Amino acid sequence: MDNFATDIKKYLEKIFGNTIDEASERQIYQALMVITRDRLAEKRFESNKKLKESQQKRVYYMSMEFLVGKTLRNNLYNLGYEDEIKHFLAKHGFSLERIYNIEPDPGLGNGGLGRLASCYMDALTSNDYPIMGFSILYEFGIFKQVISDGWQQEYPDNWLDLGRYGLLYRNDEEIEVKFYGNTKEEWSSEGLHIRYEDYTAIKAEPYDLFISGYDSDTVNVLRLWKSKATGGFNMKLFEKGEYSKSLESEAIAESISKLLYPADDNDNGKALRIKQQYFFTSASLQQIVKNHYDTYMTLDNFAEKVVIHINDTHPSMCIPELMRILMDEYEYSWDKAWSITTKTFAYTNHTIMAEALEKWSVDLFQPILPRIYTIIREINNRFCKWCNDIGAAGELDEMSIIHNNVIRMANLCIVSSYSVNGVSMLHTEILKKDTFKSFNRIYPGKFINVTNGIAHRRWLGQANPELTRYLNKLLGVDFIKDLSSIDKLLEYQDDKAVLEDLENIKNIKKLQLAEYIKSSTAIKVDTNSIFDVQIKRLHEYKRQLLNALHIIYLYRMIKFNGLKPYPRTFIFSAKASSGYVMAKNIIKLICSISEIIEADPIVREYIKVVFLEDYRVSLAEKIIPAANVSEQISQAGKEASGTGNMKLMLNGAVTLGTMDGANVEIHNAVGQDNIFIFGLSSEEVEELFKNDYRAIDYYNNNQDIKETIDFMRTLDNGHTNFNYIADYLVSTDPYMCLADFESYKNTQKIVEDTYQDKGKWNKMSLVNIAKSGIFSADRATKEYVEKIWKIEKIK
Ligand code: 26Y
Repeated sequence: MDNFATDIKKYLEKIFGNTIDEASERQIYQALMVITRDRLAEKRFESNKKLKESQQKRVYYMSMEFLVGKTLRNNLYNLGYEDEIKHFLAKHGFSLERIYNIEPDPGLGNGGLGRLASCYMDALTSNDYPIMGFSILYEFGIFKQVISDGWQQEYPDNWLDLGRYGLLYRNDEEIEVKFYGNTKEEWSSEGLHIRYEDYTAIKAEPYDLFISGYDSDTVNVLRLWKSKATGGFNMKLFEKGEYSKSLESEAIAESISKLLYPADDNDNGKALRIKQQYFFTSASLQQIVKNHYDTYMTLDNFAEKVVIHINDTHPSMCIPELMRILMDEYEYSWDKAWSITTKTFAYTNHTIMAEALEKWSVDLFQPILPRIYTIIREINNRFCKWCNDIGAAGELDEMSIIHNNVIRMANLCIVSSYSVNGVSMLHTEILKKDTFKSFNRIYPGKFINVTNGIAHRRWLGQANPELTRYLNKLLGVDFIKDLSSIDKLLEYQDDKAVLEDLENIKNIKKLQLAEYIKSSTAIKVDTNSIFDVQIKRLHEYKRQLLNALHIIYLYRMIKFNGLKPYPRTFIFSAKASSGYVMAKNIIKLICSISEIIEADPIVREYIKVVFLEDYRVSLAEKIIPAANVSEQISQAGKEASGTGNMKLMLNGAVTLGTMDGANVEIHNAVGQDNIFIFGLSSEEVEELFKNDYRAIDYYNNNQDIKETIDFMRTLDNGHTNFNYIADYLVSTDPYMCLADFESYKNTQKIVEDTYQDKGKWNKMSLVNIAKSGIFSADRATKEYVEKIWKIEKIK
């Protein structure tokens, strides 16, 4: 640590010509980022040496998204430097907290899937497993959301401006990726040879982000590829003064890694997305194969030493790319290449929503990736033939990879991977019984479940140091090392003093959040009110609208019917994907309700609505520790797992939810008495849908629904009205908000009554914390290790 202080001083002198006492916060920030990165690089060298010597099997985790979150605090925390640096900086008049705030959130993901990838990298590294992540160095991450007059506006997220100090540019390991052109088949005495001509080559530049582990010797790497033109600009054109033309090829090449697709709902088949996918999968696969070959001088043992995990279908072009490399570059036969490939890949599915399952039209795909296309076509031909042989030809409409001139990437993944997993018990059951029923029949045992987990070191240890310190002292166990030991807290479920302490800590976190709310929205909230939280991407299936409808119901009852509920603050935060009109309208609705309530001196005494803009990892870290109620109210059968539900539970919020995704496992863990479950089950949803759900009947037959929706139509400020949403609710809403409304409303009343019994509520909260052990990413990744990857720790 002495060294660390010296390093900071030296860096400031060398780079800025300053002493520490003359330095700015910005300079201190840069120094800390660079020194931490270099420390991790040194540590990485040691752990990599052991890894090379052991020649053990490794996992490569492919994901279009890693929602990394801020890195500096996580790294200092993991390295155990945090307290000392805090004191050292304080001596010179700096606050480490303020320095942390300078770092932008690397928002290289949309939501759950991306954050899961980062939680897993953290957990695997803490547990000394050899894993390397691969993704894209998006110049612009997920957009910054600004709410203006209640409407979402999107601004570019220029995170690299300050975020780049954590990255290490590895220009020694650049790789070329090829697009377009033609392939020619050439037969010789040695067999078929493929010649690829007239292609466009693009350079992939690797940037490494080091991933630290808690109390571990291991440092892993997340490699992010940046696209570049190969030749620099065309000097001939440049000399002729045609500067813009000469820069064109460079601009096209660089557009590939320019920005993250800000959608997690709809695959609208864009050429740029195909290019992004192939760009990063090809660069990664070339790198992996090269490393392997350099080590073993053969690829025959590739599948014994390498697992490639594909995080949803987005990186699925890894599969034909490995086939291409094996056949075209290393002269393997189809059969041998296929045998290696099908032992190498494992695939996680994160969605059953048809519109999010990726498909590419052949007409778009083939010209961009001619060779990859012929390989996919051949995989499909052989698969279809095999289905014929085993008597499954009748199910090819569902299973073929290419169907009606469309490539179905999930089918490619299932056919080519040795393991397919869902992310919660219910989700996996739906995959097996419904979405991929025929596949499950022809590949018995291939489908398995691994329920998601979260990095509790970030979501409890760092986000809630007050609770962590308290539990540490109380329990005397190292639950940060091993979250399962947190169940010792159960011993205190009837201990009044402990329950009160927990309530006090919750109140401290509520106070901190209330200050943030005031500074960002100017709304003053009462910390004695129930903090009721729904934070996640904005989606119809997640049903923020059901929550909003209930708030409108309460508003009416308070204003016109003399209802005096226990005070509650409804907190929302959510980004809508840019082209998703309904989602943006729902944000506007929530913001309008917030405004209407603020303007009403009677209603605002009881309920408040706060919409916090720009939901992101660091904002989640502020909201989650302060929550009393965790709203997990998706239509049953639609949320694959959810992970916010786990983070909230870990911090003592009580779930109000449907029997969906991992809510089912939370329910099983805490028991009926410590969760508020409402609404239709996934089977009932299916049934009702089949029997022609008629929303209008709920409107006609339920007085509260009728009055609430009629009232919603009157929320008109001259510019905006909500008839559009009201019409949708009573007619086409496939997520059936109205079918669950009565049950939701009644359960909300139970939540309110229970909260007023402080002893009971605090005990529920305690049980939730105590039972959260199984939702640790340590447990989840251990299951991946044992059930799927079969790898060992680095020794
Ligand atoms: C095809 C493209 C538009 C697309 C891009 C991103 C499709 C989907 C996604 C992201 C999906 C996602 O985030 N899924 C979530 O994964 C979490 C981790 O498993 C789950 O907890 C959550 O229920 C699921 O919605």
